[in-house]
Amino acid sequence: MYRMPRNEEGDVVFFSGMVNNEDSKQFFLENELRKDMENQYQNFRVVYQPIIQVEQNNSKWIGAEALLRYSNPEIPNLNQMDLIRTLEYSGLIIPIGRWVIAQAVHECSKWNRMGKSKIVHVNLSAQQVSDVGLVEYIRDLCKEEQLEPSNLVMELTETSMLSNFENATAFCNDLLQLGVRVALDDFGTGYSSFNYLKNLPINQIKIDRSYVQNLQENQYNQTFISFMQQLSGQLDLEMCVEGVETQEEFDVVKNKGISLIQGYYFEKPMESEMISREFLKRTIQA
Ligand code: G
Ligand code: MN
Repeated sequence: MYRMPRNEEGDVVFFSGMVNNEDSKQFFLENELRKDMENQYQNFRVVYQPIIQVEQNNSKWIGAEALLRYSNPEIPNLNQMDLIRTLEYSGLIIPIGRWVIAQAVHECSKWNRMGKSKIVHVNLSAQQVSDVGLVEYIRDLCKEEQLEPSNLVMELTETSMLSNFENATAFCNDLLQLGVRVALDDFGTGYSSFNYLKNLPINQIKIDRSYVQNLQENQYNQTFISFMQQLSGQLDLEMCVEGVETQEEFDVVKNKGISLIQGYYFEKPMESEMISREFLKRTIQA
C-alpha cells in the first residue's frame, strides 16, 4: 500500500526531500536498468557458484547455481536486494529472468560439450511463475542449445511457491513433464507446513544458510538439519545445504552424511570464464 509522505507532525507533505530523493533514486535505477537491457544487457552478467557433491574422500563439482549481477558505475553500492526488488516492482524481472535462463542454459551446454555431465540451477522470482509461455521458452532453449532438460534445475522459494500455490504447482508440474528439475530454495525461512512438502512437485530442498551459521554450536539447527535430512529421504527428495562457510560447519554437515553442499567454504560465485576453466581442469584430471 502506498503511504502519503508525512512530516514529523504527521501532516501530509507533497515535497518531502527524503521521499523525493528515494523516489528519484528508484526512478533513476529503473531507467538505467531499462536502458542497459535495451543495450544488449550491458552491465548485467551472470556468475556461477559451484554445487558440490561430497563423497567419503573427495568432493566433486556437479554443476553450479547461476546468479544475476548488475554493476553500473553510475550506481555504486547498489545492493542485490534493492536490485531484485526494483526488477520485480517494475516488471523487468520477466525479460531479465528469461535472459538469465538463456545465459545459464548456454553456459551449461558449453560445460557438457567440454566433457562430463554438469547441471545448472537458476533462481526464479514469484512473478516468473506467471510468465506465460516460460515453460515453452525453456523447452526451446534446451533444444537449441542441445541441453538435456534434466541438467537444468529451477529454484523457487517456499514463499513464492506457497503465496501462489495453484499457479506454482501447475508451473512446476509442467517443468517436471519437460524433464527440468525443481528445487525449493531458502527452505526454513517462510511459513511452510510440512504437510505441503509431500504434495509439492519438487525434486530437491535447499536448506537456507541461516541454519548453517555456527552450526557446530547450535544444537537446534543441527537437529533441524538432521530432521530435514530424514524427512527428505522419506519423501525421496534430494537435500542441499547452502551457506557452508567454515571448516567447522563443513565437518558437522559432512558427518551427518549430507552430500549436496554450497557455500563460501568451497567457492564464491565466479565469472563464467573462470568456472569453465575449473570444470575443464577437473574434467581432464578426473
Ligand atoms: O537465495 P539464494 O540461496 O539463491 O541466494 C544466493 C546468494 O547467496 C548469492 O548471492 C550468493 O552469493 C550467496 N551465498 C552463497 N553462498 C554463501 C555463503 O556461504 N555465505 C553467504 N553469506 N552467502 C552465500
Ligand atoms: Mn538459490
